[in-house]
Amino acid sequence: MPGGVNSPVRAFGSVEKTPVFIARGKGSKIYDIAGNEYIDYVCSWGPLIAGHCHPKVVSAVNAAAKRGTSFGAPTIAETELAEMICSAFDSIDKVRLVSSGTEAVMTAVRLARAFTDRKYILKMEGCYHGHSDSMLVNAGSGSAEFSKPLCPGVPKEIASLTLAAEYNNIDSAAKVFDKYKNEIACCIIEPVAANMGVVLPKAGYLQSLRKLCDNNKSLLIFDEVITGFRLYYGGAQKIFNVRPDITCLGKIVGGGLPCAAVGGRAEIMNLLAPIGSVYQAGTLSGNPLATTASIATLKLLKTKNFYSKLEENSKFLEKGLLSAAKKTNIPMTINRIGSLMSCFFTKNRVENFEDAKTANVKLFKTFFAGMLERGVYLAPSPFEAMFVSAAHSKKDIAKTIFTAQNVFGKL
Ligand code: HOZ
Repeated sequence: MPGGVNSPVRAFGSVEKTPVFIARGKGSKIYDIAGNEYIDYVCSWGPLIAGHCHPKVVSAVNAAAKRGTSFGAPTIAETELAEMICSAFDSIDKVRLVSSGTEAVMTAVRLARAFTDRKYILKMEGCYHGHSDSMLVNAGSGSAEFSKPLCPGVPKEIASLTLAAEYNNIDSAAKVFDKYKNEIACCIIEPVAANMGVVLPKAGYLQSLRKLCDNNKSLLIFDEVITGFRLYYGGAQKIFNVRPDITCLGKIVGGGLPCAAVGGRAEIMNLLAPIGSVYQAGTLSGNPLATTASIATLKLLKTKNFYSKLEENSKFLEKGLLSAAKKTNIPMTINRIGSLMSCFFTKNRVENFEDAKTANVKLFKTFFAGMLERGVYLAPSPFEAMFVSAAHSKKDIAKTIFTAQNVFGKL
């Protein structure tokens, strides 16, 4: 395997370490092949909001496996999941299930181009929307470190159809819309950016973007692969009260198995084959194991106080880390919304990709290594997020804060 991995960030390249190989997980913990235990804040990069091996998810998947792992034909579980997604998201009338966030975004962009009969798309610098050709322009996540400014293998002609503006800067987006009048099919954005570290939208920014799209007859696509079901049952769009035309979902919507979704207004979604002629297909789309894991997970999210408990624990973690940094004189800014957060080694505010890049990477690397050695598993890159799950106990978090203070003291 190139780099020994199947997804670049796992190689620990950005923290200059050798990755640990994981043998198993349970609740808030993972265990490496040498038997070491770690409190896990990666949680498979977001899907495991209920923690590893939640008994309800495991037993549902076991039962589904006994009935058959794949049919390539319609099943009741797909319908049930589609209904759950449509009722959770006000903006989604119809949904198509796919297997990854990358696929969901590819389909969303194709739909937007077909609906508007325009070719340009606008994205924000540092936002990451999967690894399709059009989306690797000024992208965050692992791509930020490898594909500067453009990923080899993406033809310049294709990349030239992707325009970029600064996140959180409405004037920057307005300028692009002015320059490409009546030519922009859609604007795609992570409503809360989580692939340049976590960066929250400024007050009114998403609303202004909605207006800008409307004034230019362009579609607004929210990539809620990370935020959908994490911040709220109904996504970031519910919290910020902005209704996109198309929404991309992934991660939690698969409950730890490969499942993602693209959904939106019926008149747009009806362009998809077999009703319309926009083509998209997949052998494992709506796979019975994945849809079963998803349904079991979404049911857990509906239990009383699920999100308020997550908020309480995540706030405890944020406060504890900030106070540990203060006590040890470490410059630190934490951006957090709900159970999604990032620590930036800087005293300055982080509101866009440029700000994120000014944080001290050397301190991050040493912090990461110190935490790992002491049993806390963080994302091995300064441009990724920390995920708190419902399985993280107060004790886990207190231990994390204590460990961080210890490590900060040695930086
Ligand atoms: N693209 C993911 C981070 N935003 C990483 C996926 C993985 O390596 O599993």
